[in-house]
Amino acid sequence: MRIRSAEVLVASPSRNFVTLRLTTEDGIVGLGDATLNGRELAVASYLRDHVAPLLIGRDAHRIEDTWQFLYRSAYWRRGPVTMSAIAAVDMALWDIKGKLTGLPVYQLLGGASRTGALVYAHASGADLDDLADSVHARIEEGYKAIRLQVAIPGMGGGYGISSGRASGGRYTYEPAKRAGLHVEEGWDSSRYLRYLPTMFEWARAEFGPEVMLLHDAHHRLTPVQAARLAKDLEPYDLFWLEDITPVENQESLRLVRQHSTTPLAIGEVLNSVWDFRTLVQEQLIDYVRASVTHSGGITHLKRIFEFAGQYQIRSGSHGPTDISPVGMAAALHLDLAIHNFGIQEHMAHDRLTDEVFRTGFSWHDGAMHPGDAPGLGVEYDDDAAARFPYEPAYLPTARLVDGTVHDW
Ligand code: CS2
Ligand code: MG
Repeated sequence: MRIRSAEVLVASPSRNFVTLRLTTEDGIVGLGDATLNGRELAVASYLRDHVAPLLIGRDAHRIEDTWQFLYRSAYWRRGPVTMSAIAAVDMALWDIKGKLTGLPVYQLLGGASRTGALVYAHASGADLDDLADSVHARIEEGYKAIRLQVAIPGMGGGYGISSGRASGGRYTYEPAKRAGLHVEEGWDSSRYLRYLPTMFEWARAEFGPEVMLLHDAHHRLTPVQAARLAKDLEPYDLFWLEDITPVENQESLRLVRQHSTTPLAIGEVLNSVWDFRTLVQEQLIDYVRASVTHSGGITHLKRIFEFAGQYQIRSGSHGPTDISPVGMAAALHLDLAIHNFGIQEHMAHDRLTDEVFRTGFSWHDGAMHPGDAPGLGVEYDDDAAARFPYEPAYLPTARLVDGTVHDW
């Protein structure tokens, strides 16, 4: 079953997506997500200029061999651009294999280990009242786990909060901004450290003990600040605290572990099993945040999760809107199949995105299922995509009060 064509599709239905479409000689189509937020065209070029010519004529059945070929023959290893490009090819090949065998991808991965993947949603607010509205909306939608972000009083800017109502009619948080290429936001760690425990104390009083609560610190704290926050949040029983320090310095998590039992999640900016060695072998985290789109696809993310599973660390796949519905489907198939599943992030895509990508996702009791269509179960509408050409968009920059660039 030879690959006949490899097309790179770039569209911007509310936000940019890069999609790889492989077609076999028999006309079987496979889709893969290659979206790298703010650097989309780098992956599009990597695929179009360097990978597509190598794929034509290859046997679409050989998923592992193709993965190893793309990874090792490039000589240059790892990194988000390379690993997102390989991820797209990998997802598309699993999609094709599912269609060829008539099975949903999770069946090919060993079958379902659970009835659905527990997902968490985002709630955010400019203040606590606003946040309460957002949390109630998520609870009404059926979510059992919710990530809370709130604007920090006196800090200026809106780190982690939604800036308006998207085309789907709901408030969504979308960090990448189209207008003005570099949006800057203020950041003050002291105010944040003082306010966040207050916010969680309020949240537990307001929403009770059952709802699973999460929070993302986006790499902004020093090790000692991180340890203090994790300790201060202990009484509020978080499901996890995410990206509490910059991930480049993995040893800094040792200090946090010495002071707190708040569960930690890290890894959305990492992209290979080798990047997780210290975090996993020293059991410095509780959840792996890698995404199927940026970590070499289903084949490689499965490897990362299985490595973590040897150390009682569970999965927590990254799933913001910059993971396309194709990437989300791939993540859900893997979530169903692996043993050490923890939770799946689900930041719902808006109506325009849904016009381009058609999915068969279903919901039950706070959990999602990718559906039982053969392959990944996502279709791409070229006519709808043609209405949404690429638009440059960048993530914001955070600056400290004195103007110093900080981690975003
Ligand atoms: C965030 C992301 O979902 C998350 O946990 O950290 O929204 C992140 O900001 C974006 O994926 C960046 O592209
Ligand atoms: Mg995050």
